[in-house]
Parts: sequence; C-alpha cells; structure tokens
Amino acid sequence: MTKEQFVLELQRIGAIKFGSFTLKSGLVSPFYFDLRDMISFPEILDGVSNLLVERIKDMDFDVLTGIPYTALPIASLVASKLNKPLVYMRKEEKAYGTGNNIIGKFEKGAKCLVIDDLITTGASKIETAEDYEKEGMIVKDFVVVIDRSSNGKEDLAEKGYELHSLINLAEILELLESEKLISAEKIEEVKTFTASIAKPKEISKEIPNPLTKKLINKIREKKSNLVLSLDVTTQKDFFEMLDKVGSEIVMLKTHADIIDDYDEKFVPKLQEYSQKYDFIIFEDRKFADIGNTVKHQYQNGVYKIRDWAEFVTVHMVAGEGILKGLFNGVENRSSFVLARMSSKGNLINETYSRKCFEIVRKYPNVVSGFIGHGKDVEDIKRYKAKFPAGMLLLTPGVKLERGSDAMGQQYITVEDAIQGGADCIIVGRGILKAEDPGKEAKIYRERAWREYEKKM
Ligand code: S5P
Repeated sequence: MTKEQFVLELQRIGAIKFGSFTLKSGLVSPFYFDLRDMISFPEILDGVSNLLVERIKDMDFDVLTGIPYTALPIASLVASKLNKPLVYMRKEEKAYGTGNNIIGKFEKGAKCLVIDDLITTGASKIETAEDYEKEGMIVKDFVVVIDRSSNGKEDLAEKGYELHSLINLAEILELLESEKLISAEKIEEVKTFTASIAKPKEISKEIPNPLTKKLINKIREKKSNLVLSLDVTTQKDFFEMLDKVGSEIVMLKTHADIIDDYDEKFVPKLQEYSQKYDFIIFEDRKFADIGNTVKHQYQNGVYKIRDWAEFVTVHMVAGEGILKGLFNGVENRSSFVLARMSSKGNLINETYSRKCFEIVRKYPNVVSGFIGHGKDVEDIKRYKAKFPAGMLLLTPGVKLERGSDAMGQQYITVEDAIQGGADCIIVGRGILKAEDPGKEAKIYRERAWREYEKKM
C-alpha cells in the first residue's frame, strides 16, 4: 500500500472527516481525524505498519512503544515486523508513580522510539517522553502516522526530540483535492483554521538577566569560555596561580571555605585581581538549606559571599524557598543551579532536573543557568534542550582527555562539553596540576573557543 492509497482508505472508512467538530479544547474544527477503527481493517493496518517499518527501519532505537490506545496495536505490528521488543506504559496508573508503570522488558538507558497515531500539539508527546525518561529510558524520536499540527515539530525540537511523520495535513489536502474528494472552499477553511491555532513564534529571546548578559559579553570580548576552578588551600598558591592563568579565563570559580589562611585581606586582593585580569567572580558555595538559613550563609558569617561574588551555585533540593531566601532584597547577583552533576552515582535523576527547570522558569532574574554534565555530546544536548529560554550551561568535569579520578569525578573532553551546548567549561585540576598551568589554560581556552565559535 502506498501512502496515497493509505490516505484514500482512511477517507473511505471515515477516519478522515470534514465538517464541523467541537474539540476537547472547545474549539470548533473543520476537520477531524480518528484512526481508532483502523484495527478492524486488517489490510489498512498491515499497510500502515509497512509504511512505518520503511520509515523507521534505519533509526537508532532499542525498544519500540505505541501510545495507548490507538497506536498500541499499530506499534505491536511494527515491532513484530522489525523484530524489535515492544513495551508500553499503563494508561491508568502512571499518575501514582508506583514503579512498574511499563509493561514489557527493557534495560535502563534503552533508547525508546515512540509511535503515535496523530500529533496535534507537541505537549502530550513531551509529557509522554518525560514519563518514559522517568522510568530510565531515553527518548529521542517520535513517529506519527499523521501530523495535523501547526507547530508540533518545532515544539518537540525545542525540547530536544525529533518528530517524524508518515504524512501531514497539507499532503492529505492536496491528495484529496487531486482526487476531487474535497472542495476548494473546504481546503481554505481548514488552512485558515490551522493558521489561527498556530502558536505565535517566540518573538524575542531577549535575556532579561543583566548578569547573564555580562557573562555572555565577556565570553565574546575575551574569546574565552574557560572558568577556572581554583581549588587550592593557601592564599599564596591562589594568587600565584591567578598570575599565571588570569588572562585566559572569563570567570574564576572559588571555594573560599577551603583556604586555610582566609582573612580580611583575601577579598580585596581577589577584587584587585579580577580588575587586573578582567574576570568575573563566582563562588561555588552550593547553597542547599532552607531560605532563612541560606540567606545568612550568603550575607553573614566569615565569608559574606554576597559582597564579592556575582554568581553562586545553588542546589534546588530544598525547593524554591532557597531562591527567595538568597536573593530577597539583593540586587546585581545571580546564580547557577545544579540540575545535574558530574560525579559518578550522584542521586540526581531526570525528574529532579525537570523540577529544577520548572522552578527556575519563575526566577529568571536571579538564575543565569545550570551546571550540568553528560555522558556524551547527545546526552548533554538533550539536557540543554530542556532549559528555560535564555539559560546558560556551565560544564564541570572537563579535561583534555576523558577519564575519572579516584573519588568519583568523571571527565569529558572540552569538545564534548561545548558541542553538547556548554557555554563555559569549568576546569580545575586539568590546569592546576599541569606542569605549566598558564600554557595549559591557553590550550583549554583555545580548544573551547574554537568549538564555541563554530556554533555562533
Ligand atoms: O557537578 C559538579 C558541579 C561542580 S560545581 N561537579 C564538579 O566537579 N563541580 C565543581 O567543579 C567541583 O566542586 C570542583 O570545584 C570543580 C571541578 O574540579 P576538577 O579539578 O575536577 O576539574
């Protein structure tokens, strides 16, 4: 069965209808697609499954799923023809999150290809992907029989998913018109309707946070995406190192609380260096307590971090109160949220990352982006694709070669990080332990900048 024959068959069995239909949303649509009854027509079901097999046979996936109910019988036929395992998600119980929401066997990390009958907007597909990701699978591709959407492909792409369709609305209209099965007026009516429900494109990706802008500008001015993690324990080592590498870096990341001889001279000297070498100061304090406590940790105590660090790091584990506590009444300060970590076996999962993104969406003025890592370029891309608009990615756990340390730190390469979407790489020991840290920092800066420039 060809695609054209398939469409005509759908029309014959009443799966494609033109008229006036009230949708769930209350909108009145001049057309309606309903592929549910297709299962009662074996030759049509077989025909569409063959078309799908052709479409997906060269794609990279381990298991296949169909979204119940309509797409499930289609997906099982396709899985069987491709000799691929099938899984599906319970429709009823998934809200309770009791585990075992997936029927069928799969390995954690399995790549799952999702089949559905239709796409109207991207929203429910994105939810589906996230449900599967919660269960430990990786979703990249969706294949739908009919794309009747206005922006479905773009909506999914924004979140890092790819939509493939057998046939779209425009093709269906064209075919029916050439077969004289639809009037020109009806076609106009359908086109007007789909245009009217198309989501307006985001007009501006303007970044509201002035500190984010400052960092981006400095990256470009200095041609450096390098953030040095200056993890040494004496002031002498600290400032000696800065003299060697200061001119290569866009931002300096400190852990003020690991400096044995920290005293009141440290901050003024640090500020002097930041002027001299033109870098931004970023204290990696990883605030994680309730709002009231982090407020004091930020403003009071020995370090008075608020007074001198333009950026800090924040764990969202305590919920959004942490951002309220930290930044209440504070101006000209911003943060990076740890929505993923580089260390082996860390407890962050996809759901946690997603919750971080949800919270941050509400606080664009005090969050500039996320810390994040990934196992490879694609993995990092998928992570970054889910960021709220305007958020940057800083990636630690970076060296010139992949590897790990004895305490669970995992390293990817400079190229992995930047190709995956990192705006900056955070490098500590890769530079600090080098024989010639100044020369090494230059290599990191140049390698990162070369990749970054390609993307600009
Ligand atoms: O997930 C993370 C987040 C951070 S901020 N993994 C990390 O390693 N970091 C920090 O980056 C860590 O605290 C350290 O200061 C730096 C990495 O240092 P390196 O010596 O392993 O490059």
